[in-house]
Amino acid sequence: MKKTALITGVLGQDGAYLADFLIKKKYVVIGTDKSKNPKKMWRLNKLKIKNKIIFKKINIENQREINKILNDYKINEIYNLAAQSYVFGSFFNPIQTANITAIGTLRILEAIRKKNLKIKFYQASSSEMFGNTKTKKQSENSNFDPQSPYAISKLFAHFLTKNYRKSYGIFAVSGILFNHESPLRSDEFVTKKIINGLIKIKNKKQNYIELGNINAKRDWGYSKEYVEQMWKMLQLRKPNDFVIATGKSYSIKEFINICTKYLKIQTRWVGSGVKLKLVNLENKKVIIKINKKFFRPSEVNHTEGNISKAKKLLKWKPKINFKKLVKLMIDAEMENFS
Ligand code: F7E
Repeated sequence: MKKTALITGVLGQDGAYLADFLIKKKYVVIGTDKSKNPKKMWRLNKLKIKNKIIFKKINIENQREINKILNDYKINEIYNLAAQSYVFGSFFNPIQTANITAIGTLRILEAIRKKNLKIKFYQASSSEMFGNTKTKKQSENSNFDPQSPYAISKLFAHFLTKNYRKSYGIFAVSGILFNHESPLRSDEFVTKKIINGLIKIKNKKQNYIELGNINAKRDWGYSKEYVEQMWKMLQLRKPNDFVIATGKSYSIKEFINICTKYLKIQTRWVGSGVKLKLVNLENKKVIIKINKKFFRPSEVNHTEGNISKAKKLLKWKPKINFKKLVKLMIDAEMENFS
C-alpha cells in the first residue's frame, strides 16, 4: 500500500522539493496552496512534477477546507509548510501572518485531533524563533527571543505541536530549520535578490542593488537537502524536535563577496554605515548601496545552529557548504538568464 502525504504550501521552495522527494519514495502526494494561479506553479514545472501530484486549492485560514481534505483522503503524513514566510513582510501584515502561520497550524492540528490521531504531523519551525537569544550556537534547548510577528507566530505553532504531541499522543514533530536556499528561492529573500541583481548588473540590465543590514549573519544551507530531514523525522520510532542547519554562519557582506568573486567582478567596499558602497573596479560604478528602507524594525543579528542532535539521531550531515550553495545558485540563475 502506497503512503499518502499531504504537503501544505506545495508551491513554495520547500514544498516543491519535498513533493519531488516523496514522489521518488513512491508516496501519493497531495499538495495544497491558497492559490492555483498557473504562474505560481513554476517550481513544480521546473521539477517536472506538476502532473505527478494531486493539487488542491486550500486556504489554511479556513477550517472547513482543511477538515474536508482530511475526510476526502486517507492521509498518513502531513507536512505543514504553508506560512507567510517573509520576515520583513510580517511587520506590515502581522494579523494575516498570525492567522496563517500560527492559527493555520492550530487548525490543522485540530483537524487531526478530530479525524485521526494516527496521522503523523511535521511542523516547519524556524531559526527565527531563537531571534537574539544569548547562545552563540542555537540548539533544541536554547531559549527563544523572537524578533518579528513571523517568529512569534512560528513559536506559537512550535509550542502547539509539542502540546498536541503531549496531550493527545499525536506523532507531531518540529524541524527547526535555519535559512535554506536554492535556485527555487523567491526573489524577495536576500540571497536570491543579490544573485539576481549581480547577474543583471554584469549583463547591463540593472545598475545597482539596494540592501538593508548586510552585517547580519545567517547559517545558510541547501533546501533540497533540508526537506529530506523532514521526512526522516517522521520515520523515527518516537516523535522528536530537531535543529537542521550547517553549523556555520556568514554575514550578508561575506555572501556578496563570494558571489562577486565567483562572477569575476572586481570590487571594493568604500565608506561605512549607511554610506557603505560596493564599487565595480572595472568602471568605477557603485553596484551595491545601503537603503534604510530595507532595515527591519527589529533584526535578528546572528543565527548559527548546533546540529549535534540531528547528527546523532538523523545521521544529518550537510553536503552542500556555503561556497557550493552560492555556486549552484549562481549557475542556475545564469542559465535562467541566458
Ligand atoms: O533575510 C538581511 C535581513 O529575508 C536575511 C525565511 O526563509 O529564513 C528566512 O528568513 C537577512 C536578514 O531571510 C536585505 O535583514 C539585508 O538579516 O533572506 P532573508 P530571513 O529573514 O533570515 C528563516 C529561517 C525563515 O524561517 C524565513 O521564513 O538579510 N537583509 N538586506 C535583507 N533581506 C532581504 N530580504 N532583503 C534585503 O534587501
